[in-house]
Amino acid sequence: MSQKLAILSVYDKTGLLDLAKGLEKQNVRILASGGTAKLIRDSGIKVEDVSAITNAPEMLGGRVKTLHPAVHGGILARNLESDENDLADQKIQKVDYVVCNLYPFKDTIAKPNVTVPEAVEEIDIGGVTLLRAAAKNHTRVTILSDPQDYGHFLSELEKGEISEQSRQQYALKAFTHTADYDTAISGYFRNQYAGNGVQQLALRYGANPHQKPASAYVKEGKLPFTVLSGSPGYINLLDSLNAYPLVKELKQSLGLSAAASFKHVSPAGAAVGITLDETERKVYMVDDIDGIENSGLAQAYARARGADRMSSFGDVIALSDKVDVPTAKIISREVSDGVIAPAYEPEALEILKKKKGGKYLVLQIDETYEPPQQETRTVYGVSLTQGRNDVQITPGNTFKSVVRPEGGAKLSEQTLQDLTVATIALKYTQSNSVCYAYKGQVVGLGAGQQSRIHCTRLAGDKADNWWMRFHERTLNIKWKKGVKRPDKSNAIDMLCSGQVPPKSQFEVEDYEAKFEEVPQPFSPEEREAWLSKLQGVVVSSDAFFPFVDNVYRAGRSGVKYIAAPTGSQNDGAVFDTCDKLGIVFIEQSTRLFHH
Ligand code: 93A
Repeated sequence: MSQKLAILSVYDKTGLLDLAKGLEKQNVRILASGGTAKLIRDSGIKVEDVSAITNAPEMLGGRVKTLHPAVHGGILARNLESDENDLADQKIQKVDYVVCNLYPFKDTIAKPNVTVPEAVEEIDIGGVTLLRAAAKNHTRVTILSDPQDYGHFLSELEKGEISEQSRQQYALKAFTHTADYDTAISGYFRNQYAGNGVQQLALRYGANPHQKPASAYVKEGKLPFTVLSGSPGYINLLDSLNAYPLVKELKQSLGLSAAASFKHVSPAGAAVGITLDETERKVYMVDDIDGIENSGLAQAYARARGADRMSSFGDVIALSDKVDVPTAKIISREVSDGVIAPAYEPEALEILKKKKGGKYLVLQIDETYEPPQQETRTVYGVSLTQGRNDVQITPGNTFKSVVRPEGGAKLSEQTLQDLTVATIALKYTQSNSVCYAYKGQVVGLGAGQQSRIHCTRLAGDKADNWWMRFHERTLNIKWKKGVKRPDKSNAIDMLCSGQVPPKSQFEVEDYEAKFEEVPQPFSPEEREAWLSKLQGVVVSSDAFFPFVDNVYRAGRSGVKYIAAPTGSQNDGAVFDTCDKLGIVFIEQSTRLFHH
């Protein structure tokens, strides 16, 4: 049997001498690149320079060491007659074992003030080629890229052959080593050359101020948004990039302008631009906005922001259309963190740019952008990848299957619209989630609860509070002069959610200081009477209802239509409960968990 041949070229020389000794013991011919050969030779082990087969010296200050057909022909050749003939013609010997690890690119760029030329010199070319070539031909060649594997390799070598399983595992390691290396290189140059805000964007910090460094980037092409004003934070981007597709899909499905108000990566409100009546304008605090009646977008945002004003405090807003002056005016006087939209009228942009002393975040999204089909994130160092949730929710297709009442029910256009709003909102809400909608807008949304009934209750309570804001007593509150909008919203929420009268004297004083005339708290009877006037609300759920309690709770808030996936052992009981309460149950067959 002809003598086996190994090529050794390692930056990290850990375990090298033991490996070389082991190879020598098994009568393997050892070739090595400059530094690797020197170390082996100095310790008295027999080694030849790579130039023994290339007949070419290392050159360009080490940039070309192993890049040669005598090396790569020897590695890549298969046990085929044609390959054997090619090697014989060129007098090239087959290589059996390759041992290689790469220049420390990552460590170099981690050093402070490293220059581009310094980083460039650490880009390994020949080593990557050795790794790839040997890994590609792993059916015949063994590639060792991790010193940890030397011991196991030698123990197999002593017995004769390197097993197929080991060659496969070593090849996988080598491919991973080069992929990781290339990711580090492209990441470094993205930072250097892509320009801040083009392909990547440096962020002040991550979810919390101590989570640094932080950035947003795309691997190919440009970021789909540009920053027109302010500087986005990590959570601003999480909100924006969840909120915008929500409004884009609402617009596509319903053909109406759409808006969403996001906080902590779930909507506080979302709506389409249905005309506001006088009472709604008052409840949503937009009765003094000029031109609102002619702007579908402004009315959509008034509804989205108006659903749950407490939760929308400091929101990130997404808008489906070019932002006009009435919409910008509504935004300008609310406490908000930022807005994302496909375009801005110049005057609207000027209004927004002045907000927060010029620090208000204004993002322009490319509305033609299509995200890749596959999405990946890492959690605790583990990468998770999945196909994008690209299911389309449309009034025509999603709500066809009426399960109860038996024999079906005709759903009005408004009902279908509301079901669409609620269901698209859930698609972008942290699960579990349940959404109540009415007149083209979210009126109560329960997000991120571990128990579904807690979502249904939370969303139902929010819907009730929203409706209590339409009560004459709330509408006619006499405010003290100078009370700010957020303070009004907080006081209204106290009144409408039955938190008054407060318990402690301090809280009473605080609460009452807002009013010229303190409104009477709602008695349970008054509340009950007013809530019973709310009819025709729809509910959508991101997964099936495991128990009938959800149906009972929904029924208490004027719900007439429920759309949810089925598949629970309790489906039958859920349907029967709907029948008893006169609720229409529509099977919405796609589960919509979102995290
Ligand atoms: O500059 S290189 O990309 N050119 C080459 O042809 C080459 N061949 C192996 N660097 C090259 N290597 C790398 O040299 C190996 O990946 C290894 O990290 C290092 C070992 O060099 P030395 O044996 O001189 O210490």
